[in-house]
Amino acid sequence: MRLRIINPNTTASMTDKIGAAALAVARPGTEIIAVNPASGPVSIESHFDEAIAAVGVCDEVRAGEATGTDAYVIACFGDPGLYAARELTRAPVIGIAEAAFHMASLIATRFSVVTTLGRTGIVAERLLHEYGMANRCRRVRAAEIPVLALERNPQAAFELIVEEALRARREDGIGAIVLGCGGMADLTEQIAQAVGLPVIEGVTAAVALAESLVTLKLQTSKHGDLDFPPAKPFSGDFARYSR
Ligand code: 5HY
Repeated sequence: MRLRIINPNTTASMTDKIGAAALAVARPGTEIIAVNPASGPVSIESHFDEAIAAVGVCDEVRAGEATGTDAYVIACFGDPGLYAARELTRAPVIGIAEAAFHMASLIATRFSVVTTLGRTGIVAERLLHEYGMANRCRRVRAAEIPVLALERNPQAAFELIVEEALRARREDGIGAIVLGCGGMADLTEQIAQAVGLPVIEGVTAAVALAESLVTLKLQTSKHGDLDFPPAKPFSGDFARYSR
């Protein structure tokens, strides 16, 4: 099977890291195509960044449909463009936040999330409610690091994430930690060792779920809201979407 892993920001080094993490857990025979849009924000740290990144996600799904893809992963913890992407394909589309929440809920009664910036925490909280997982998450915490600190100063970023995860272990009455950024994909084992709790990371969780859905021949339903978008003319910069 062929999985297209979409890093919705445009930082190629983060896309490479996400691709390597996906490949490390993929089954033999699973082809991993890790991509990022040509246009968009270098990191996603606001609602505006997410809105623009969602268009890039849709463009990468359209590209994947042209080359043949069995499932898609949206490798940003805001799951930007998830429902729009599901409309564009029959293949399963998995957001890393949704995947991580579900995997965490299978191994712990309660978990906490450790994300990058406090201001993006509210996005994770909104998704927890949207996915019906709010009662399983004790707190969405932030290491207060910009997303690209994970690229530019990984050791310092790692230490701040561990500090916050240890606080969660002490204070939140939880059994597991969910990492709240695709750019943390390479830190899972180190953080689990440092914190002494199971740590769930979204990219690897999403790859495992995507492979299971493809094996079960389960596809995105085209009955109802996730049916293909109605054909219509688009104008200006978006004329390429006209059908
Ligand atoms: C992510 N931003 O996973 C989110 C993390 C965040 O560029 N990749 C990003 O802080 O919301």
